[in-house]
Amino acid sequence: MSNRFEDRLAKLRKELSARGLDGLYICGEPNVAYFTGKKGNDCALYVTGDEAYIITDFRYREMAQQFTWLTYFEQFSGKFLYDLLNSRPEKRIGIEKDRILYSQVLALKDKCPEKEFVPVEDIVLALREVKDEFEIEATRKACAVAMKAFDHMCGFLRPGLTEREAAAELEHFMKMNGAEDLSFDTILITGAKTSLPHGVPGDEVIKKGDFVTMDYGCKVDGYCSDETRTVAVGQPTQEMIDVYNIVLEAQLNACNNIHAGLTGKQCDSFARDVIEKAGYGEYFGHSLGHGTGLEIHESPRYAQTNNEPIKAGTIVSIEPGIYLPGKFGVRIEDLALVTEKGIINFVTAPKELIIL
Ligand SMILES: [Mn+2]
Repeated sequence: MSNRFEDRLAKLRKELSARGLDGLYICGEPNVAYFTGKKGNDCALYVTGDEAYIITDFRYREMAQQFTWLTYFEQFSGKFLYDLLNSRPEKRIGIEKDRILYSQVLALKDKCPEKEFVPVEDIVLALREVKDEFEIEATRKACAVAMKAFDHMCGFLRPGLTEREAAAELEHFMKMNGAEDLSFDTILITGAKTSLPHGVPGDEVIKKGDFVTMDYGCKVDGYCSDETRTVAVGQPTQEMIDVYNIVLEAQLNACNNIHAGLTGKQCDSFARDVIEKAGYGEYFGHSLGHGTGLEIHESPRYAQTNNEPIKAGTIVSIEPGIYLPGKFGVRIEDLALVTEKGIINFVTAPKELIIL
């Protein structure tokens, strides 16, 4: 019986032989985690046609020795990565050009002069695009924690709180309710700052009549959630309500029409067309969505630049927004599994404008 990590190693080996590579050195932390199920700090892998080593040091010995599908290689206790590579017969060894440090490339070339190091695109990231049952469930659980936190924040947000206080409450709540980590730095912004798509929470105070935008997520079993809601604290202006409802219409149109087989560009257009028709096209300056997984930004992308068909089994965010500089902004984001028939939305928190 092979476990899911052995299945992944088998898939990787097919990719390596298709590229004429004898081995792959994997140092990207989430790429290592994909083959261990644990955070991969200071761990690397070396995968060949018949072996798969985990290369780490004493601090991680006990953990790494439990990965029975990997051969443990302890660095620094008189042995180094170079010794391992030099003891092996492989000649053409792939290195992850988007992950490896330039200094390490120089060192490898210096210490292993017999080897050919081939910079390759992120092969493991590509394998990670389509999710298995475990990954789908982990993402669903992370979204459930985040939605519980949204409910909590609807009762907590009030005039007089600073953005940073509100963000701290949100993060604390998620950790106390099953989150093992944050997916990314929490965005919790208010008032005119909501026009910054990735604004950073600061000392600004929530005032009556403000929008508050919360874009945040947590990790469960290693997998990220990603959700954005914009709520009003006190009665908003008519312009705020109108813009909110345009973003909502765009978001719902995308949710209702996206399915596997459409291109990333077609998916993006479901939302963009609505916003352009309403006259706000120039204020929606980012793409509609991105894949998530072990990392917050993965493939595929819902973007005008993506002409590839979206695969079934991918998990992608759906997050249109309108940002009016100096005034306010609105974004609404769900995270959904893509199937042949449509999406399965993991974020079922209310989307109609909430006025607290
Ligand atoms: Mn997102």
